[in-house]
Amino acid sequence: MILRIDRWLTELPPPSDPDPEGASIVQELMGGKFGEMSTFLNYTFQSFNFRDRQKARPFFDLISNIAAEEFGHIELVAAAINSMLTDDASVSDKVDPANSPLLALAGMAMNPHHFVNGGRGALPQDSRGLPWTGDNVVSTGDLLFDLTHNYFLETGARSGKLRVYEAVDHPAARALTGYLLTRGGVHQVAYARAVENLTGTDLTKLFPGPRVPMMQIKECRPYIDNGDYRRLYRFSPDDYRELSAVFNGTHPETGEQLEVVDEDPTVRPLPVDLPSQNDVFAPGYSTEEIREIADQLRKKAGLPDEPIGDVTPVPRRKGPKRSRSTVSTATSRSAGSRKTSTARGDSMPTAAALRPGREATRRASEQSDQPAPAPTSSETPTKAEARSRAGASKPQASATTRKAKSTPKTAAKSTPKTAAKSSSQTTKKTASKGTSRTSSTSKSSRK
Ligand code: MN3
Repeated sequence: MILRIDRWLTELPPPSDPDPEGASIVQELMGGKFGEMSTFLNYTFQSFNFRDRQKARPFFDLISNIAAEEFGHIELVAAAINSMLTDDASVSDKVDPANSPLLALAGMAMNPHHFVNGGRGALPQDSRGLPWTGDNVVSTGDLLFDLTHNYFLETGARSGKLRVYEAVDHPAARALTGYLLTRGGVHQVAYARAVENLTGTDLTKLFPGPRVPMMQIKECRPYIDNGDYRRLYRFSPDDYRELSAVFNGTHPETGEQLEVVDEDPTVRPLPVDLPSQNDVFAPGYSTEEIREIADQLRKKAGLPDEPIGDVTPVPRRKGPKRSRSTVSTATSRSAGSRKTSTARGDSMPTAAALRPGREATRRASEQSDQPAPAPTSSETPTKAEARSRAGASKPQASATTRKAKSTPKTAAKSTPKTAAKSSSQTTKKTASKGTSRTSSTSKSSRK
């Protein structure tokens, strides 16, 4: 079974500018043949079907444990997609369906299911909008066959992530792919080492494969710097203890020691609280009514007035709603906007430059909208503040102690760096709008 912890494996930037086209592409990392649903469910079924596990314990533990990590990857892909589908303009209190509030999306959205069925949310589909299928699972019962397949699967997954990185420049997609590229690399090494330990065939001689230029990808660097690229985390309070019998030796690319780390999930980042989206009545046509009912239920159950669960609150930005005319003006201006993404000086070429629709929409919203104020430290409650408002079920001190005790160099260290990366990227984008956002402001607001 799986115990669920309400934490993210890494920090992702909060919702900023919506990017429905990019979100459709990121869906490949969710429900594509080589997506996270595939890695999660391949390893899950292989672990369910494993025979004679006591005799092959290190291999069983490896597959089962990586399966558990993959659940967290699905969660992150969904989080990035949801972030990219969230629009501040639709947080407004009153939405009149007769005004066709979703009409403006017609030219932007590649996958109408995101809005019509998903309520601006991630779906178990690939980038074509086709549902993930169980045909993507290979669980043959033959350990060597399955391990070799898993190595191939992780290779395809990393290839897909790199292409999505190249095609989508939204900060949430970039932060996501930077993290997943790193973790996929660890799983690739793990399965290669498992095959090597079982047969003597050294698949690590194929590394790096695919030839992902990780050092050129700034969103990967924090995880390289903190050693995440050579660590396998153990996702269980007491089980899967034989990982180190397979995941050992040196990393094929850097020669550094591979390491198994006993994970303390409570040091991971809190999930971002997605704001309501009234144009798709999510979570409901009357959000306040739901809140009142929840408050009454909480009172009746003898719970504190404030919710007990912890979240990273999202600053609510103010700004005029993007109108339909904004979008159509944008489309007519598309030809002139093609240089936008290269002009920003991104290190990787982006296919966004070849897709005039979204760039143009973004450009037009830059021209006609009031610049959306950047989150500042005054309007962004810190996690500590949120926790104290939430009733502080878990004291901050104990979390810190656990972090110091069990995971000396875990993701907790990496997250501020990631945040800084994504913030500075956002800064670059908004600089042209003439806002006064600075990297340090953004950074301090995230701490
Ligand atoms: Mn994965």
